[in-house]
Amino acid sequence: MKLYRTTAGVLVEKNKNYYLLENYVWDRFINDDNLFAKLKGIIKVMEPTENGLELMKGKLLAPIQGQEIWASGVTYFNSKLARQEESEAAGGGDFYARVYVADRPELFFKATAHRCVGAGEQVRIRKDSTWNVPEPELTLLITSSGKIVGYTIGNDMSSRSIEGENPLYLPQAKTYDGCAAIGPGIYVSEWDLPETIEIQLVINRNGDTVFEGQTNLGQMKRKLSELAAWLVRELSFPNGCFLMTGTGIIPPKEFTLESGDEIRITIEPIGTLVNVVA
Ligand code: DO4
Ligand code: MG
Repeated sequence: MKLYRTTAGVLVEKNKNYYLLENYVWDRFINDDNLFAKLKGIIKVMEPTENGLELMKGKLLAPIQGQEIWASGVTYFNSKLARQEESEAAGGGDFYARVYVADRPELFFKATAHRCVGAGEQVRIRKDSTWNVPEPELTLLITSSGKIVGYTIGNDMSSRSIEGENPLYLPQAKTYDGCAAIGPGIYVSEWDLPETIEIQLVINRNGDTVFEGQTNLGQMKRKLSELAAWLVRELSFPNGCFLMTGTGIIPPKEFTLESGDEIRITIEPIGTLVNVVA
């Protein structure tokens, strides 16, 4: 089942049928350890809505309101290599190698709804950054009790020039206006996601594909439940939270994003998140 936040209410998609739930508060609705069972129960007694596709096209919002977005780093071998390379001159390479094998993962604060956009909206690159990339990441919806109840697609927009200059600049490389995208909706399942799940990234510029890459969850060093458990150790989230789980797709060194680039991230069965760089 998939869950979308729209200006008309919460939209549930099941087997290509859409169900519109009005008068629910998003924050309370999604922060529920029994989200799957609740959705199943609600739509069982409802008739599908006729205009589901219209609502999806015209009234879709980012699936976030009062949640914080956190992010994981160096969870894929490719990411470790790329950070070591970009920070070599600054002497930061060793930190990335160590965090890759350490018990404690790298977790950092990414954004609130204010700095995040949804599907079809524009992400930003910093004006003071010369090397910018999207990071396509499976993103977890975690409840206040620390349970993973859903999955969405995240883009952890990043400045490689700023992080590469000094790893202590990480908050500036990662958090700024328009630095994150999540959506289009939340995939809610009874089962854990299998390791075969693929993450694909396509970047288009003036109608041409300038980068294409893919990975799968099996390439991730850590378990999703492990990342969630570390995040909630000493942090409370009254409305639940989102956790980006790290990137395994790194464009080559010569690549940097430009204004107008279209970023397409696909993770089936969640969907495709499309954003253009402002
Ligand atoms: O260490 C910096 C951030 C790494 C990151 O965002 C990732 O691996 O996805
Ligand atoms: Mg990342």
